[in-house]
Amino acid sequence: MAAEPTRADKFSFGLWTVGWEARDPFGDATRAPLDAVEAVHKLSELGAYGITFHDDDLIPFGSDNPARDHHISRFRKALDETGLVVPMVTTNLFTHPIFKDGGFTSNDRDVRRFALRKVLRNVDLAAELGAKTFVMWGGREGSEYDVAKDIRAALDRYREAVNLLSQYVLDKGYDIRFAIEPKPNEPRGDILLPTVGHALAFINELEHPELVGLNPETGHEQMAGLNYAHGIAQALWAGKLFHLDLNGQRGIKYDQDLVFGHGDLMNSFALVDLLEFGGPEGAPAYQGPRHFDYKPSRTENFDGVWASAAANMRTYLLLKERAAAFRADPEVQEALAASKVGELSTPTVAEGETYADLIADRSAFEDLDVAEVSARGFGFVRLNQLAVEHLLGAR
Ligand code: GLT
Ligand code: MN
Ligand code: MN
Repeated sequence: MAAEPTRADKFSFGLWTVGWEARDPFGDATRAPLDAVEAVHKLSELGAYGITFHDDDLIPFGSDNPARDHHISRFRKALDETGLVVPMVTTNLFTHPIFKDGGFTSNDRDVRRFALRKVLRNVDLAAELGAKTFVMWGGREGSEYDVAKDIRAALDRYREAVNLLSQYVLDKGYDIRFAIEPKPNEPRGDILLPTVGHALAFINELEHPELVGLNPETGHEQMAGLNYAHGIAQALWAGKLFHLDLNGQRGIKYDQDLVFGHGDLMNSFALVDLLEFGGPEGAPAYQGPRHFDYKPSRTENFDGVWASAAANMRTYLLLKERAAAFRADPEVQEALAASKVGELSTPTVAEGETYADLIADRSAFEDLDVAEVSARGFGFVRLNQLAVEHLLGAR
């Protein structure tokens, strides 16, 4: 049985997750609002170490300064009482009607200037609370109508916004990095920076690319039909996995935000194996928060909310346990070797070998027994079946 979650597991939750009132485009809220202070206490009892929020989750949009200070101070008190930390803060540039055509990339310049001011203020709050990551999910940065948005100009404005924010953080001396969260669609018909790959390419065009990375969400990549574990691996490879949003999604449909593991369980297994054991010599490949961005289903009451929060952490720990058993199994090690999984880490040309040397090597081409090499099997199915059996607890 997997251990109970502890602070060392670095599990964190968005205030908007457990606090979701379960209002959807077709139906009213099925739950009452959740007080931020109660969320902090409950998550702490369940074994989480961190809580994250959008400015508007904590401080209702339009609050005056005394009200704002009041909301922040009671939240801080709850943090002090429980020891919960705020590893990440994010911004809401999508709920208020002013952002109906986006924040940083609205066609209306007044909206863009307002959005920047809102975010600058929220970056100050993030720094004040000790957050190291500032997530930007541009859910409204996009369009429904191709003729209504100049995409190249929109990307110019997006870059201008991120450059300005980066300069602000540098000038203020804040220990904060930005993490862009891709999503292909919903609420906009098409969202800018729709996948991990698009966002990585965008980051390369920035003035301070070192300050900007990714916050990939399981379901968002899967909504685009992509492999989340692959996306995470490429983000790690690029040194850009600054944060991540774990949840569950069942195929290409609306954003389900299910409990982690309640979507593609095999891919979740591969993901946890990568995060926990994919570093050098089996060390963790990622050190940051294991952040859950899920929505407790609309069918649940508050008992269901807390049960589902616990389920995210328990599933993660069970998968970690299963991945460890998979790796330790001698038959798996033998199958990995037979599949040449490790051989891919050997460079294709030897150290110091040039293309001329390669051309001169007859054994690589002219003398290669192409029929013999082609006839070799990789044994990937056997290896995957071993993974399935470990996942099912059958080994
Ligand atoms: C919103 C979205 C999430 C993002 C949040 C961060 S907001 O709930 O659905 O995927 O991570 O802004
Ligand atoms: Mn998310
Ligand atoms: Mn989502």
